[in-house]
Order: sequence, then structure tokens, then C-alpha cells
Amino acid sequence: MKEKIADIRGQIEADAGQLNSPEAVEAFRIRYLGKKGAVTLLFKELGSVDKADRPEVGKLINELRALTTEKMNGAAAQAGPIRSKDWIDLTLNGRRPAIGRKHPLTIVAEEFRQIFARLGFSVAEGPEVESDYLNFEALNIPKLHPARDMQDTLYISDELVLRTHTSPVQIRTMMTGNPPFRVIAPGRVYRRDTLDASHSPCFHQVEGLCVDKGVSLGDLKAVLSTFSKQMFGANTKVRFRPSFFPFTEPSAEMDIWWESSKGGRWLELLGCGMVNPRVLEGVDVDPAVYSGYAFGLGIDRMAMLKFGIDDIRTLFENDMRFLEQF
Ligand code: FA5
Repeated sequence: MKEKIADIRGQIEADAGQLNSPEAVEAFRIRYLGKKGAVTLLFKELGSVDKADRPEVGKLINELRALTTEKMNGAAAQAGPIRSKDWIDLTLNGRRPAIGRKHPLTIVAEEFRQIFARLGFSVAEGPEVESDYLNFEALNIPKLHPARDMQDTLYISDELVLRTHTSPVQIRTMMTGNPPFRVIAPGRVYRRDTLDASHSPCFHQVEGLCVDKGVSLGDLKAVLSTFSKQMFGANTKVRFRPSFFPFTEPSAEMDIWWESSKGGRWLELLGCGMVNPRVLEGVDVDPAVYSGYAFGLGIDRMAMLKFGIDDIRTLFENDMRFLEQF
């Protein structure tokens, strides 16, 4: 028995030199102090030792257990705890959650809304599938009128179109209320336009409509100039060009000077004008008492101007490298 104890002691001392990982320490504990460990088994064998020798042998085994425990604790302090699979290092920095961003179109549309809220405009809405009547006829564009060609339309049926502009919301607003009106109407519109750097077949507009007593072209220019400076900065250059829309008289287009990586040029941002008296009559607003102005602006163009985006297509491609810049 004493020899056996000496053997095991030798093994313990040899093994204790190798305990360089928490797993090795644990294996050492099991090998010697576990239920069937070598030292544990020695205690069980003590019963069969001669009574006379038992105190001495017992003492030796006790010493061996103390030695094993001491070696094990010393190595464990060096090797640290076992890292289980769900072990967490509380000292590491947290992982930052990926936070989404607003799309550039949303950013400019929201800013637009805020600027016009300060100017006293509320928000109106209309459907993307619109009646031919509201998209065209009520806006003084009868069937076969050449002005329809400019908006080469996507028809759902003879009487239903994917709206080509947000102008039908002017009519919807005036049909369901009484003047004064002061609304903006943002939304998606569709045209059979060929895709290029500044045109998309599906794009976004905001309509503006103001009808009240004594509204003049001066009000229109003042509101649009104020808006341009608030949206694009105090030094923004704008120009108004005479134009034609059947639902406004006179009509104009407003361009903004556009600096992009490819140089500078005027970019058409919106169409506008004084609401045609025929349109007012059609919705039972007396043009002898009321006058108004309206405008329709491309939100995509506004985002391009605001952020120096030189191709409208990037707004719809959902390339994360592009979207993460905003
Ligand atoms: C209209 O759509 C008129 N309804 C605007 C209007 C409203 C005039 C109220 C008078 C009174 P226009 O077709 O020019 O007009 O379009 C208005 C704006 O939409 C353009 O100035 C431009 O900014 C934008 N736009 C037009 N076509 C496209 C396109 N294919 N892709 C991107 N933006 C476009």
C-alpha cells in the first residue's frame, strides 16, 4: 500500500507540471480526486489495510490528498476559469446595433413638409391609381389634347391611369372643401419616360396649392423663393422661365443652379402658375372672388440638388454603399 501511495504521488507530481490550461486542471482533478479518482480510491482501500497500519497509511493518503488539492488550486489560479460556450467577457465593448437610416427622398420630403408647415400649408393625399378625369380633364386637359403627350401615360383602363403628376390632388382638395386652401400633396407618380440621369418612369412629386382672396403671382414667387433658400441655402440661384400648363395661366418653370461632379447647369425643379379660372369654375370656386397659385415639384430632383447626387437612378437601386452616406 505504501508503495502504491508513493507511485501515485510520483504521478501527481509529474502531472502537476503540465497543468497549463483550465481543461487540464479539470482533468487532473477528475483523475485524482473525482469519484473514481486514484486518491479517492485509496481512501476506499484503507478499510482492507491492517488495523495496526491504518493510522499511518491514512495519514499518508491524507497528505497525498492535501498535496493534490494544493497543486490543483495553484494551477487553477494560473489557468483561470474554463470558458464555456456561452462564456461572456464583460470587459469587451458592446456590439453597436445596426441602426437604419432615412432614405434621401424621405429626408428631403420631410424637410419640405416642415418648411411649408411654417408657411401655413397642411398635407393632403390622393391615390396613385387615379381617374382619367381628375388626372387630366378636371385640369383642363381634355382627351386628345396635345398636352397629354408630354406625360405619355400608363393606363390601367380607359378611365383609370397611374397618375402622371400630383395635380389631381388639387382638384380632390377643392372638391371636398371651401376656400381658402393652402395644402401640399406629396406622392409617387408614373410616366412612360425613358430612364436617364435626371428622368425616371416612377418618381415623386409634391403639389402645392394656395387659393384665397387676392392671391397673386408675387405670392407664388415669394413662397417658392423662400422655400428654395430654406431648402438649399441662402445663396441658392433660382430662375423662373415662362412655360405652359393647361391648368395654370400664366405658367412658369423654376430651375435651380445645380453644381455636380460633372460641372454646373440649370436643373428644372418645378412647374407652377396661377390656377386657371376654368379649373376653379370646375370645382365651384368663383374666380371673380378667389385666385390662387399651384406648383408641382420633383422630390427626386430636390434630393439630387440637396445632396449633389448626379444620377437619379442611384435613388432607386438600394445600393447600401450609397444609402449609408445619408
Ligand atoms: C407637372 O407635372 C405639373 N403637374 C406641375 C405643375 C403643378 C404645374 C401645378 C403648374 C401647377 P412637369 O411635367 O414639368 O409638370 O413635372 C414637374 C416636375 O417633376 C419637374 O419640374 C421635375 O422636377 C419633375 N419631373 C418630371 N418628370 C420627371 C422624371 N421623369 N423624373 C424625375 N423627375 C421628373
